[in-house]
Formats: sequence, structure tokens, C-alpha cells
Amino acid sequence: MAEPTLHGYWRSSAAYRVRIALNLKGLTVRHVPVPLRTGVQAGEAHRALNPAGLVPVWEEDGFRLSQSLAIIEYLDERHPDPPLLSGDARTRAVIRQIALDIAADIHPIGNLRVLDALTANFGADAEARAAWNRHWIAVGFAAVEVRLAETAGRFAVGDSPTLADLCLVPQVYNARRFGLDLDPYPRIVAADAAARALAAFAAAAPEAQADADWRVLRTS
Ligand SMILES: N[C@@H](CCC(=O)N[C@@H](CS)C(=O)NCC(=O)O)C(=O)O
Repeated sequence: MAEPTLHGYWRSSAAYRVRIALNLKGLTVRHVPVPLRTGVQAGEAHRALNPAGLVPVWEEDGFRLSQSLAIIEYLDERHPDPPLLSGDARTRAVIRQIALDIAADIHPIGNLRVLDALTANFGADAEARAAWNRHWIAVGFAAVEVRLAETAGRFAVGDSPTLADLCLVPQVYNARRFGLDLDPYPRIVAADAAARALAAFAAAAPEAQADADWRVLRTS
């Protein structure tokens, strides 16, 4: 059986989610970087892996899967310990709700191709791109912050890390990267800090990846 492969990128929040899941479950895989800043993800070779032209892509014995939440749920079913969707049916639905608040309603609006389209079509410069991101993350985080009042324990939902934290932490990373003031979201900040204190989250962080580009880190 060939070693499973994750095609990702150090600063892709969707790949970051999958890396956290792998680390929590103690799974070691081959990581293949897809340097998004070069645009290679839109080319023929990458589209043969994922016709959407996005990362992450999971590959395992000829089986290919994209969409980070689908990959994570697949891993969770194959390797149930520790569970990332735990509790009763309502609790699991609430975990998915928060994960989707972020993965469906916040993250796609700030994606690289969306920002590039803002620049190409409307002349958005670096500050306008950052302001766009801050705006939409703030809109989404306002809702998540209210939800956490009902759901949070040490983590976003209860006292163990779940799919909700796998989505929350990379989005908070993006929020900080684009300079969003996080003071209005104390529960989000607390859940993010609790999760990032775990080794599995720390090892999945963008800066800890082999393809992390320090020139980019210094300039953005
Ligand atoms: N819903 C997808 C989103 C995937 C996605 O948007 N990936 C980004 C990186 S986080 C990407 O590949 N962007 C490349 C581009 O915009 O050209 C998932 O959860 O996997």
C-alpha cells in the first residue's frame, strides 16, 4: 500500500485543517507542497488531481479526495480515535454548524482566487485585499462568537478538540494575518489559544511546515 499523500500548501487554511486532523490521530503521511502563489493549482497537472484547482487533495492507493471537511470526515471514520465529531446527534450537528460557519461562509470569500479577481477586475491593492478579508471575517466571527457562548468549554464545543476547532484555528490565523482586531471575540480567542497549546495544532501551523516561505512571512 502506497503512503497516503496530502497535496497542500503551508498557508492554505483548508490544508491546515487536515494537517491538524492527521496530527491529532497520529497519522504520518507524505506532504506534497503546491505553491499557490505561482498559480500552479490552476494548471492541467493539478486539475487532474482536483478539477476545482484547489488544495488540499488527499491521495491514497488511487483514491483521490478534495474538500477538507470531506477528507477530515473520511479520516475520522477510518481512524476514529480521537473522534473529531463526538457526542450525541445534536452535538455533532452543532460541531458541523460551527465548522460550516467558517468553511462555507467565511473562508471562500477570502480565497486567493477571489482576492486576485478583486485586483484584476477592480484594482484592489494589498490594503484593499486585507480590508476585504477583515470585513468578511468580522461578519462571520460575530456569529461564531455568539454560538460559542452556548457551546464552548475549553474548546469551541465542549472540552475536547473537534472539527469546529480544526476550522476555527486556521481562520483565526488568517484574521491575524490580515490585521483584524480580535478584541470583540474573546470566546474565539480563548478557544483558539486552548487548541494551539496542543502539540497537534502547533505542528500543523503554517510556520512549522517545510514549504513555509520566510520571505512571504516577512512581507505580509
Ligand atoms: N472548500 C475547500 C476550499 C479549498 C480552498 O479554497 N483552497 C485554497 C487554499 S485554502 C486554494 O487552493 N486556493 C487556491 C486559489 O484560490 O487559487 C476545502 O475546504 O478544501
